[in-house]
Amino acid sequence: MERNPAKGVNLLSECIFCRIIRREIPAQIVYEDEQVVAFRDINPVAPTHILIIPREHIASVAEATPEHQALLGQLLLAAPRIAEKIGIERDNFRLVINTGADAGQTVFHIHVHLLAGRPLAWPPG
Ligand code: D5M
Repeated sequence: MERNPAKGVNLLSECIFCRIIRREIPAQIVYEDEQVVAFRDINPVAPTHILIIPREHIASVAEATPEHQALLGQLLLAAPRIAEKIGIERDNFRLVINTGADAGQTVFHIHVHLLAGRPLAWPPG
């Protein structure tokens, strides 16, 4: 993987989320399985704000390929399981995937934001 200035740093060795998976930097991990890791967002925008990521480095949804289909599904299916595990309602949350800088993506390793614990406005800003 190479550095792509348009997409930020995405060298595997430097990707902050790959480093969390490798336990090289600390994170409050709340769930993990063979394919998926979830941890608390460092800058929460809701009382519950979890990031659900694949262990495999994929920069964004735009970079995903058909071979990632099952893995992308696993990210979504992890959400109610995580909700149950951390003791929040398993059917009352929002999932968000920012894709691209204009949509607010700042970390180029696919992540699903799981937001809960307050009323959430629509549309998002
Ligand atoms: O979301 C990227 C999110 O990643 C943003 O909400 C902050 C969060 N973040 C960044 N660094 C860390 C660490 N080290 N731990 C936990 N959370 C982190 P985006 O959709 O790309 O804007």
